[in-house]
Amino acid sequence: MIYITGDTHGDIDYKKLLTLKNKVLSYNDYLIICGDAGICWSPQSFQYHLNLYNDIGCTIIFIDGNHENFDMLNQCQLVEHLGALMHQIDEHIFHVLRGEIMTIENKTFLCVGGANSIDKMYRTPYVSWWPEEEITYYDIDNALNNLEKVNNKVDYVITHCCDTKTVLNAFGFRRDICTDQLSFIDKVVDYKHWFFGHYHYDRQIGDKKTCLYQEIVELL
Ligand SMILES: [Mn+2]
Repeated sequence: MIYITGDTHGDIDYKKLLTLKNKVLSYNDYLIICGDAGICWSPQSFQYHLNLYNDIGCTIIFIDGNHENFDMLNQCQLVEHLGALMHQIDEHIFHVLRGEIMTIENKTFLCVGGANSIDKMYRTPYVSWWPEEEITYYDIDNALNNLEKVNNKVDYVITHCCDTKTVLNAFGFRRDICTDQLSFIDKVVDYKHWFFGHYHYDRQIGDKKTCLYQEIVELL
């Protein structure tokens, strides 16, 4: 099975995942976290987080949000897994790089992490905020190159923030460089559904986009 959820922030929003433990899970089951997994946040809490997330009993794949320790992520081994470049965080825990397309159970997922922190002026660089949170042109280029190989068609899109049109119309929040960067998706990508996190709401937007927070979606 494939499950998708929103931000988990280490142990802060972990409790929702306990419902998965009651289902029969194996490492052939996948939980996709749409950013802010927070597993790699500080070296002090890392092992504690690994124990928590390993305890769920399935393979965990997350994209990066804006609350991740990018120094820790970037120290992890780069591997090719499920057809995509990922950091291997632990035996069954992976971080997908931006613009990569992974394939699970014959379903394809375009993954683009990253988002802007609205409170970054109150945060300490390289302790509680990393400039790498911002989506770059390199990330979009990587996405476009990988999309070309699949004729711009994927089953699902997984991002942390969403595109500018959605952030303005569905939430009334401010646009920023990251939402602008994601605006190429609706122009060029043929997808069935787009899941994202970041805004801490569970909200359906039209019939093709879902913002996830506490909800866990089971892909059928
Ligand atoms: Mn968050």
